[in-house]
Amino acid sequence: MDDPRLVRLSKRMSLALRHRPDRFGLAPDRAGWVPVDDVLAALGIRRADLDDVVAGNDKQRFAVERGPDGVERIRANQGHSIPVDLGLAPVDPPAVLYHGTSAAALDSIRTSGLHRGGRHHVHLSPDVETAQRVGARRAGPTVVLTVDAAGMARDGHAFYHSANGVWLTDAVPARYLGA
Ligand code: HQG
Repeated sequence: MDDPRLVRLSKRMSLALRHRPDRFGLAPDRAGWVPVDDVLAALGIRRADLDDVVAGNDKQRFAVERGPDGVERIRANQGHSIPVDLGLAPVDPPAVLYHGTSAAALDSIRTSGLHRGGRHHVHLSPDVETAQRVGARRAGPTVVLTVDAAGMARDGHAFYHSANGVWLTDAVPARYLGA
């Protein structure tokens, strides 16, 4: 999705659906869903634009579906800071997962592990390329850390897999981090 207009709209939709629905007068339900029509009205956008963002989004950030009441609804697939229950079931992770981050954060991460910050979970990538892209959002040099997900799972840490392929866990203690 290279069209700058759609990128801007995707960012506004992320803000409205993940972080500050109150700013747009929106009230997501417990699972983060909002009627599509409410989002169109709140953001002052056309349905075709919303559909373009949902379909064209490189990360499949948003899901649209018809709710049990027959009303079409939308939510972000992950990345919320507002409290939502995405209803994800714990699943076995692959043996190794990856985390791309700023080299400047490395000392702190090696000492205290990965924390979820403002989000609900630590976000982990299934491959190095994806982790590099996540890290590249940061200024300056970046690094990709490996996470011994199999070891964590064995030790009782739960993993979740979001609808758009991001691996989520509560925290990654430093001892599970590799180079
Ligand atoms: C860092 C994007 C110092 C962590 C991406 C990261 C992803 C620490 C930052 C999704 C630390 C949090 C999430 C510690 C963690 N000391 N720094 N102990 N523990 N950090 O944005 O993983 O565009 O909340 O390394 O594609 O960068 O939103 O997490 O750099 O999937 O859809 O603290 O965001 O997706 O930053 O990215 P973030 P993230 P969307």
